Amino acid sequence: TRNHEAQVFDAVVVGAGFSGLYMLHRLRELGYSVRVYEAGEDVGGTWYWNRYPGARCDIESIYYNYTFSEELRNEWTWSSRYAEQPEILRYINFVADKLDLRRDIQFKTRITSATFNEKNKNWDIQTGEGNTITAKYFITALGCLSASNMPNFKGMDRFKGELYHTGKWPHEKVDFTGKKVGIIGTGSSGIQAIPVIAQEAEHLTVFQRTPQFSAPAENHSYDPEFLQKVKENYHEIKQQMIASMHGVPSFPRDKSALKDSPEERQRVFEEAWDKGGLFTLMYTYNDIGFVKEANDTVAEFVRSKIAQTVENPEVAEMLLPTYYYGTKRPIIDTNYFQTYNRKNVTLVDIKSDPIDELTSKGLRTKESEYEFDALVFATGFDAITGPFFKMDIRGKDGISLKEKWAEGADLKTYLGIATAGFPNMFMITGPQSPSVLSNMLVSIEQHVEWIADCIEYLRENNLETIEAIPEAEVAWSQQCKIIAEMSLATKTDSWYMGANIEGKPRGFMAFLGGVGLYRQICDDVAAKEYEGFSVTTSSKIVPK
Ligand code: NA7
Repeated sequence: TRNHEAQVFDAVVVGAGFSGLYMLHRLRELGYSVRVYEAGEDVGGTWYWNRYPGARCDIESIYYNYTFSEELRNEWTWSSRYAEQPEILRYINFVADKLDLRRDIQFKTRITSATFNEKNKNWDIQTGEGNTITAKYFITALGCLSASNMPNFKGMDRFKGELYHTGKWPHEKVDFTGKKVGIIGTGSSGIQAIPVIAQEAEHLTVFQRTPQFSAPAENHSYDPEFLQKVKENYHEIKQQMIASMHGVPSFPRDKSALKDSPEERQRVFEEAWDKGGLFTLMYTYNDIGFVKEANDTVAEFVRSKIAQTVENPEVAEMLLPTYYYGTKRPIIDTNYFQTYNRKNVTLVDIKSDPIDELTSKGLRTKESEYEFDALVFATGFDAITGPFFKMDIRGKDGISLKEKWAEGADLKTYLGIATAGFPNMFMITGPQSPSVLSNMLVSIEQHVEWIADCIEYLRENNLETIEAIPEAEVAWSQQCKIIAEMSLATKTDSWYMGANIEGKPRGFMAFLGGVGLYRQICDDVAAKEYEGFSVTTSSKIVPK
């Protein structure tokens, strides 16, 4: 009885990025009817929207792809160590075509609400056009960084020039040639965009609130022999990735930074600096993320590199970060600090001279006025929970997810996959999972496979609903909090802490114990017949 015409599905998945696509494939292979809803016009998620100049992934290409299919792996070849956005989007399209995914995806459709219907134990899901769909399982594949953060400066609608947000970049090429451009924000997106825009624009003014640690990406094209070796050893590499901290096949060195002499430390840091890579500096010693004095050593090293690179000492001083290294997501760049040596680039510190308002021609800070042809907001995202709040999700007794999570009380999930009061709802890379700290692809595959296995378990045992037990989610949330508080991560204002959004409750929103440990915990829960969840038995025969 479940068919497309009646708009009744076994599962509705929201989002057609890496996670939604694999969820669709996995469930469809198992014989379920699935419909994916996607606001964009095509597949890609993050890589569909983030088309700003210089956009690339900060995880090495050979690890940032699906691993579940040998065929996909063998038919795709990455050009370089850090692929650019168009190449990643081409890869996603290649997968969508290869697995014939588009026939079960409805594009240009936003899900506005999802309500658990207690009578028939289904989810009633509403689209922006007012259509209602019914599904047994409601699965969110929203991404963690998909709700863009647009600051609410006075006069936002006054500016007459071109206005962009890095996370919602137009599909047509934006040409900055001969233009005066302003960019607000120096996170990963800003740091990737700034060197590229600076080459094109007549003048670029960077508005920086917090100076950042960034290390050279050392991007390069892949050598075919190296790629061949990777293909041959993929099984081993994958085993290392899934057992690791962050989903890449490397591990922190088992030594304290304080046990080496300053000279030896310098040598170790220099070597890591030359290698490039997102976690390379972080992994030089095992206590950088936890011990202030250890962290100071690497922070000082990066500061010295910035000071050596930037020629104007006043500008260099403004660029020196003061927070704990690695407590915001590490950044890797191509010629970021060098860009400040260009004559056409100006840096403005908006911590000391804050932006007051936008004007018709540009913006005004407390002390100065600036005129631009184009303004770029590289101001990031309402991370992790933000995408959920764009929908009205209601569980049992009409309880709203937004109210459950957003209004002061601690965020509560079980394993970052489920939340009490919302039966048969699964979150791929949800809050309190390690995903945002990791290579997303490793986390996505693990979640999708775990969720599919759980749905299979329900079918095999003729179960109607599964729901996290409140005590289990309290324990999980506590565990997340305790681990986070052991690290330095909670001591910095970051989007992991919800600190970049005004009025957002503060608290570390991810599991910091690493993807390897997390996988073991999730597998253990499944092996114990979904310990921490409650189930109800179905009176109906569940259709295959
Ligand atoms: P991020 O990392 O959140 O960076 C946003 C930047 O914008 C950061 O420098 C912020 O300063 C700045 N910002 C945010 N709001 C404002 C306002 N209101 N005024 C001035 N400056 C502001 O986002 P990205 O898109 O760069 O990167 C997100 C993730 O994508 C990244 O971590 C990778 O995982 C991939 P702040 O530091 O908050 O003071």
